[in-house]
Amino acid sequence: MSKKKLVFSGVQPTGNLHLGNYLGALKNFVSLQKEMDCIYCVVDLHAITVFQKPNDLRENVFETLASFIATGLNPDRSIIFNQSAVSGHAELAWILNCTSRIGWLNRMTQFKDKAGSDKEKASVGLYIYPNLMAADILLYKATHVPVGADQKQHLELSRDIAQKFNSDFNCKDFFPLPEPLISKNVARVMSLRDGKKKMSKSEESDYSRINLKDSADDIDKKIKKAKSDSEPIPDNLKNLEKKPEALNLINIYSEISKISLDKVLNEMSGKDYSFLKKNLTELLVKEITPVGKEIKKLLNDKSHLEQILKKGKEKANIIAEENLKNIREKVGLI
Ligand code: AQP
Repeated sequence: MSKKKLVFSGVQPTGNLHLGNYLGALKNFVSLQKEMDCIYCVVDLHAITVFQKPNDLRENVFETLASFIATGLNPDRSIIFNQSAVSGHAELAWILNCTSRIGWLNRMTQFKDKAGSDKEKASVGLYIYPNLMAADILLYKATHVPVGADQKQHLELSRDIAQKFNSDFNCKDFFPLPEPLISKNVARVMSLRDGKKKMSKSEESDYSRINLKDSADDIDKKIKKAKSDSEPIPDNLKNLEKKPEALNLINIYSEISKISLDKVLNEMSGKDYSFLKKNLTELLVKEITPVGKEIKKLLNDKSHLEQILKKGKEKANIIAEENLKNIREKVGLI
């Protein structure tokens, strides 16, 4: 087995990227590209597991790509492309559909959340989404996958699928078992309106999230309106944990300021949340608005973005085809 470390991760082009994607995934993507070979993918085939208007989907692929680049991903260092451009993802997903077990998929909590109460009406794609995610990772024999905590279960499934494939086809270590890389404090950035739900692109209220393209004014309004607590900031984590919305704001503050949670509580205990919100707004405006400006600038030059996707697709396809050749052989496909 090749011992070389290789990172793979993807983001769905389902709308504006938000602070959860930024802190939970993108920032990690950027720091990893300094240490390892990385492949970052705009996962459009995942997006269509829930109906997308074709024009919106096309726009969102560019939007997601622009967010990658604006955050600091470098297409000369990392392979950056859109998933549907490399057909090996779909081919391997089919093979892995035959390795994965129905009982394993039945345990996936994201399907239960996304399908809602009427599961019969959910697409088959949404149900087998984790098998496609396994294919995305294993197609490149990636060893490390930076994700938010919401994807941990899917990643564990990818490991189970890899292990079963290696055992079924008697090829120990053929697929490496991919390791999740999950940021600690911000593994799950929560909605600004409900501290028990994760911040999400598809949440109806725009006040539930900070978008990367929000203006300073938007950020100010959203943080002012964010749910917190009527009591002053406590001096210990145990008390803070009882108030999920307040904990979320302090977690975000701690992550962006790079001051530990304990130290933030030490400095702010006894103060009102309006004090925290003012400081948090300043930090967010400084961190997020330059990214938003860069996204808008990049979106004005679509041909440049198309070039990045084309170059990325060519590089990804070389690795994918080489690995697929061996996979087909293992399975017995001629
Ligand atoms: N709230 C979050 N906190 C931390 N990490 C998050 N991620 C998403 N939301 C949070 C991480 O961002 C990466 C890309 O996610 P995605 O867009 O592909 O899919 P998602 O997790 O389904 O994100 P959304 O915003 O909730 O999209 P919709 O609403 O379209 O389903 C992943 O690594 C994810 O963990």
